[in-house]
Amino acid sequence: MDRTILVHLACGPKKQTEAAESMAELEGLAKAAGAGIVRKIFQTRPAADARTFIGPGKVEELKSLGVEANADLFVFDQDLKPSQQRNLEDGLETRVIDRTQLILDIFARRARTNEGKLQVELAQLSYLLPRLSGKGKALSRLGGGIGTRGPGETKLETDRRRIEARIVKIKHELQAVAKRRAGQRRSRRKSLVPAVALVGYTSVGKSTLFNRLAGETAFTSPQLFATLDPLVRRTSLPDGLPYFVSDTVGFVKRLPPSLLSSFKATLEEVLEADLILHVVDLAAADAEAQAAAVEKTLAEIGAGGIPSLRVYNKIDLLPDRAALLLRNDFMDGEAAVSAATGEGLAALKNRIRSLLFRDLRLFYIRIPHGREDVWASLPKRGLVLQRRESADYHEARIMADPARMLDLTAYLVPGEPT
Ligand SMILES: Nc1nc2c(ncn2[C@@H]2O[C@H](COP(=O)(O)OP(=O)(O)OP(=O)(O)O)[C@@H](O)[C@H]2O)c(=O)[nH]1
Ligand SMILES: [Mg+2]
Repeated sequence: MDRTILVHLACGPKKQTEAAESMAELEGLAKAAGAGIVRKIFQTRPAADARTFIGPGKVEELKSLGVEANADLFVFDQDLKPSQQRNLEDGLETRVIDRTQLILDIFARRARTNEGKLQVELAQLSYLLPRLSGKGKALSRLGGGIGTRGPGETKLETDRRRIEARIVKIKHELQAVAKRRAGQRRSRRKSLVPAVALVGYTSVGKSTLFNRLAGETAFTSPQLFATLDPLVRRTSLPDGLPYFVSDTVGFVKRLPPSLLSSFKATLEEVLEADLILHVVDLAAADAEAQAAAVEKTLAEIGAGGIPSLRVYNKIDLLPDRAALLLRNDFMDGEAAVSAATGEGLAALKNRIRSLLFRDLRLFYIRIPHGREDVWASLPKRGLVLQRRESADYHEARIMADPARMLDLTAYLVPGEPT
């Protein structure tokens, strides 16, 4: 376990709470990467130092602190320029990484599927490339420990050209994956079954809620970024209406842009959803700031226009949860649940139903034999929920937009067909 010192630099008159929140998140991230935190350092300066970020005096101070605390690693809460990182490492005589590198490291640990591994490798290589200077100096740091984890199978090459070639190759492979995914999404769309995507800050309980909705056992963990690879499952509401639900990677504040672009294929799952369930950890101290960060990222990837429902999770941790659940009745665009205990889940499913199937109505239809053409057209009109054959008729229940059923009025049966 790396003995780690965390450093946050506040420039100008920033609010203290902001620094504390950011540091708390960094601590969570560092722990998720397996670090043992030995010190947390806050510094204020009018502006970052161009050479050493924290300034030469502070470098000296932190160097002796590092020796005293027997530290193996400094993690900076802000992103460092390649030159700043080098200068800090020289001055502190200890390994130095920044927030982005830390997140990349966690992702490297978590990636399970081939696609996830490729996405992480792409992000790591893109991050590394501008940091290659001199004769493989940056790479000599790739010994072991946090922030040095290589992208699995492929050993990082000292040769910049080979890295560039590898980037091109990975992008190619990811494009193929994206194509396959797009194909799967197209066939899901054709089925007219609507899709719901679970998004939210890391560790808010997306996978736990996914398991509740889909009756699955997606991996959940108290650690950050338990989920990297998206999962899609077909499931149904209590009255049998089907929908797809997908679990996705968690967000953090200041998600590295290289990660966002690497995980594009994954995020497309979100872009094509009919409804976004934005899961918020109501018990988190900075729940609102987390939610705002997620909504900002959603807007950045172009998902701002998709209907969404904020789902406040973990209400079991709050003493006034009953009051919240009651409030739930008149909160528009919001719901409150405990994915852990199941509280509020029935109400949430009702909301999902009304949001997904708002414009659809249930029709009972009876088509005489000989009109197989009409029968065959049903799947294109709506969701065929039940089919039955009798001696004289085909019968079905279908959930459809009334506009698409106009020419079938002759076959509609009022009430349930017997
Ligand atoms: N008390 C309580 N804990 C919950 C609830 N939902 C989830 N958790 C816990 O919160 C932690 C994170 O849950 P996950 O479902 O893995 O969260 P996630 O959003 O999928 O996290 P990432 O995939 O890491 O982004 C786990 O320890 C869960 O057991 C809840 O309603 N109440
Ligand atoms: Mg998860």
